[in-house]
Amino acid sequence: MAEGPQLKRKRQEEEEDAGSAPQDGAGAAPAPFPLAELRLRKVLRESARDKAVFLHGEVTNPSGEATDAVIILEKTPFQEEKLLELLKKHTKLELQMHNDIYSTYHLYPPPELSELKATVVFPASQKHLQKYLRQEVFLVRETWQDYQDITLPFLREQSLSLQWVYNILEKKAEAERIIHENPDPCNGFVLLPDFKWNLSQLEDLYLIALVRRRDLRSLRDLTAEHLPLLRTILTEGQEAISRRFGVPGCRLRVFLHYQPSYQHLHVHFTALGLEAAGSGVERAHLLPDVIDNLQLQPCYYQQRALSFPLRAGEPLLQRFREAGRL
Ligand code: M7G
Repeated sequence: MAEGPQLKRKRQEEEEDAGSAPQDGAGAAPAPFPLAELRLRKVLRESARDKAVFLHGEVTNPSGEATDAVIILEKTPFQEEKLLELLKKHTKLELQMHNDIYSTYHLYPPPELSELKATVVFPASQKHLQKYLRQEVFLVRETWQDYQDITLPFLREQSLSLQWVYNILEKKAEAERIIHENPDPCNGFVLLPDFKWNLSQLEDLYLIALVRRRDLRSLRDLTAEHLPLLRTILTEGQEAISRRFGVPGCRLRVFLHYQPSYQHLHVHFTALGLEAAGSGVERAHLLPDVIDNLQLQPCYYQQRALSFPLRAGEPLLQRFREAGRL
C-alpha cells in the first residue's frame, strides 16, 4: 500500500531529526497538489515589497487525516515581450483617482497574463513551518570553537532532509532543467535553476550549483584543498550562464550562504540587480572572496569567527543562549 502523507511526513521528520536522508528517489511525477482543498491554518509571513505571501495550510485525506503544507504565492516580474499584450488585452480598467495630470487605475489583465508563482512544500515538517515563519532575527557570532561545540553537534542531530539534492545529482528529479554539469566526482557539480526562479525573465535569474561530493556541508568545511572545486564552479558556472542566458559574469552575484538551510555544499548564482532574501552581508559570502581567503590562508574558515542570523524560534538559537554565547 502507498505510504500516506502523514506517515511520509513523520518518516521525513524522523530522518531529518536523525540527520539522514530518506532512501527512496523521486520516481514518477506526482499528481498536482490539491490547492483547492487546502485549509488555511495561518499566514506565516507576507511581504508587500516582494509581493509574496507564505501560508501554512492543511490537506485532509479521505480518512480524515490532516497533513501540513507550506504554500508560497508570489507575483512574478513583468516580461517585456508580454507588455504590449497586457496593455491591449486587459479586461477592465477602473479609475481609482484623478487629480490634475495624475490618475491611478485598477487594471485587470486576462488570466493568461496574471500568473502567480506557487511553491508547495508538502508534506511540510515543523522545520519548514519554522523556516518560513516571520520572527525576530538575532545575529550570532560563531567562533570555530562554537562551531565544534554548538553548531556541528546540532546539525548532526537535526537538519533539513537533503533528498531533493540527491534526486538532482542522481537525475531522479529536475534532470531536464540542468543547465550545465561537470561529472568529476571530486571537483564536479550540477548547475540548474533554483526553484525561486521561473525562468521567464532575467531580472530575477537565480541558479544553484550543487557539488557532486557529499562530504561538504558548508563554508566551515572548506580549505585550500577545495580551491580547484570552487574555481571550477565559478568559471564553468559563469560560462554556462553567459552561454545559455546571455548574462556575463560581471552581472552576477555568486555566493554561498552561511548558515545554509541545506547542509550540502552549494553556490547561489543570482542576477546582480536582484535583491534576493539571503543576499545581505549577514548571510552571503561572495565566492571569489572565499577563493581569495583560502588562497591567502588555507584554513581560513576553521580559524575565523562567522556571523549569521537565526530566527527567534530556532532551536540552534536556544543552544547558543544556553551556552551563554548570546
Ligand atoms: P540555502 O542557502 O541552503 O538556504 O539554499 P535558503 O533556502 O535559506 O536560501 C538552498 C537553495 O536551494 C535555495 O535558494 C532554495 O530556493 C533552493 N532549493 C530548495 N529546494 C528544496 C529546491 C528544489 O527542490 N529544487 C531546486 N531547483 N532548488 C531548490
